[in-house]
Amino acid sequence: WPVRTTTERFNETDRRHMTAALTLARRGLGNVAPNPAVGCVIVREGIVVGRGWTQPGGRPHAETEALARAGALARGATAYVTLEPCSHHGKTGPCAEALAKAGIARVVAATIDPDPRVAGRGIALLKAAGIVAEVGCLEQEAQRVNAGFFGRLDGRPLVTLKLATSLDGCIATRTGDSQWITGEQARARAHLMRAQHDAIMIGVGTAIADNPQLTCRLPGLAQRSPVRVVADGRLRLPLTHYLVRTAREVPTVLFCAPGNSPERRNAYAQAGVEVVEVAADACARPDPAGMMKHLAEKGVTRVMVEGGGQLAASVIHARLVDLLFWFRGPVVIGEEGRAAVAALGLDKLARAPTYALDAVERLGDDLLEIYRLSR
Ligand code: AOF
Ligand code: ZN
Repeated sequence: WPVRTTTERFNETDRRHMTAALTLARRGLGNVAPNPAVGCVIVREGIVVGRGWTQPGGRPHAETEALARAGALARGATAYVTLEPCSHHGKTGPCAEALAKAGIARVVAATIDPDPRVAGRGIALLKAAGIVAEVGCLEQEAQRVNAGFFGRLDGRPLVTLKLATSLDGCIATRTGDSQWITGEQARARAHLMRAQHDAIMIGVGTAIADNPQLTCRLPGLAQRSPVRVVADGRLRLPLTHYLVRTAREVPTVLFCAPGNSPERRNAYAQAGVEVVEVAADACARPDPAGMMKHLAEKGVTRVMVEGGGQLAASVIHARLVDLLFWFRGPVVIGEEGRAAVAALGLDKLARAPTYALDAVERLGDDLLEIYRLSR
């Protein structure tokens, strides 16, 4: 990084305003890819005069939104931004230039923008305009908010695995009955997660059995449904299933193994489904890293994987799961139930994928445990 600072330079007031900016930034998650979700708070003499966040599709940027609210009050004010203001010319001019033009006196940025078009140039531009520009306030939190954007620049989106199980880790009884292991609040929380991701992925077994819609069905958030992705090595998903039939309304992508017939692939294409061939294992299961790489190239920054057990095992085994959202309902199913995670082929506990507990939420009678990959 071209700029190095420590959080000690920032006082309680700085951290409070940056916390607010980060809250605004999160509003864009799942709705701004391939851009980062940025928040901006403009403060003049202790009073918030403008707030903004990255708009749907990634433009306008957070700073121009906040500046528009602040108007003339931006003169002499401090702007708190969760990411270094941009310095490149997109559909509009650079945000760093807009901040300077508005007469902003000080800019506090949480972290540098790793986009090679920016990467420190935004801060340099501000300083050249005589603005006090500081970086590093709540940096770790800001990097977590935009982990998907940061990762995509390295060719991999942020991967969140969501599982909903019984107390003993089952996703269904032996007959496949799974409605409902967790309650209404937990299910609503899972729908909210969908809105905060750019793509949602399931395995073909689950797609066939459940015939899901994989849309976000929360009041006011229906238009935030992510791209739907199915790992379907042998192209077994019936053309009559929802995901195929509604592919023109909400995009659907099928990842398949090499060697499927052109006729079969064409039948999906006719329905508006994108079929992508990636490398696969001996059982024709698409390589999870290959799928994630392709999604990153498409501009996807945040992927939510929803099972079933086989796909969960594949992404866990490939060490691709950055965040694990484990919903747990107060019911016991027993050994003959279906495990949330299929075979991992482990003999030694020392080799088991390990996660660090980040947070626990109580949702009615259910629990949500949030884990982070511990590296
Ligand atoms: C900001 N504020 O709110 C966002 C920024 O395609 P463009 O022209 O919109 O540029 C996208 C790049 O802009 C993106 O890669 C990142 O570097 C920056 N995003 N910057 O100052 C914002 N979303
Ligand atoms: Zn910008």
